[in-house]
Amino acid sequence: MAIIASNFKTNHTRKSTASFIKEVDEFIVSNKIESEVIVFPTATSFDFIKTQSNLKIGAQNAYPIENGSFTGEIGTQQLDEFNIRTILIGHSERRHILNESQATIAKKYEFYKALGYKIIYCVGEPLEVKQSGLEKTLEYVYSQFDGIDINYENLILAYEPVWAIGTGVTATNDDIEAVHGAIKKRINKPLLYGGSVKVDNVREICSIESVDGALIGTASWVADDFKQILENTK
Ligand code: G2H
Repeated sequence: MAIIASNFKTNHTRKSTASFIKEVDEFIVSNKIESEVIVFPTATSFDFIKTQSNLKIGAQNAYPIENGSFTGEIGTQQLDEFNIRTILIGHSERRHILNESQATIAKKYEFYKALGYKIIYCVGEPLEVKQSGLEKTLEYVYSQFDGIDINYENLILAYEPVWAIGTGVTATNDDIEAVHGAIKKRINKPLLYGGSVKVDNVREICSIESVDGALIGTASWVADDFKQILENTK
């Protein structure tokens, strides 16, 4: 059974999120989709979402706090209002654009782990590291597990090479197999691939033995496309 996640990033309004979720939710029921489906909308849309299928809603980010003085952030007090129990941690855009350090990420991880949240934890190397070879790539990726309890029962991993994110350049099957295979040998957890996954390559990527599903950004933002992705990975 595949795990298929859609990351809206900073896209969609509350209205368009609600209609996306409604459409996908109905599709999951009527087409008997058994994959684990998770959507990460913007936090402003949480109160507009109702689901009847197994579709789960997750938070793209939250601060490791219940509440307090952390301007611009949300904490568990806000997540609890919508029964959000799933969170994305370590996404490349938070690491590289929002400058989250490994220490910050590990703190966030520990906090949400202690509360039992399902954590989708992302790792992945930038282009210059990839160009220096597999050994360096793995060294870099493993360093992104510093301070992370890899034995946490509610953990899903996502390998997202930075150079493939939002670029339209998908990693080759060989690239994916090499990194996924190595991670899987060390960490026995579901492992998603992310980085320019599209409607027409998702089936092939998900059929690689060490790939347990996909974390999809750009290609998942139109409901019809996401439904097709779910159909292709059924
Ligand atoms: C990677 C991925 C979703 P995209 O960020 O997490 O985005 O599919 O647009 O490369």
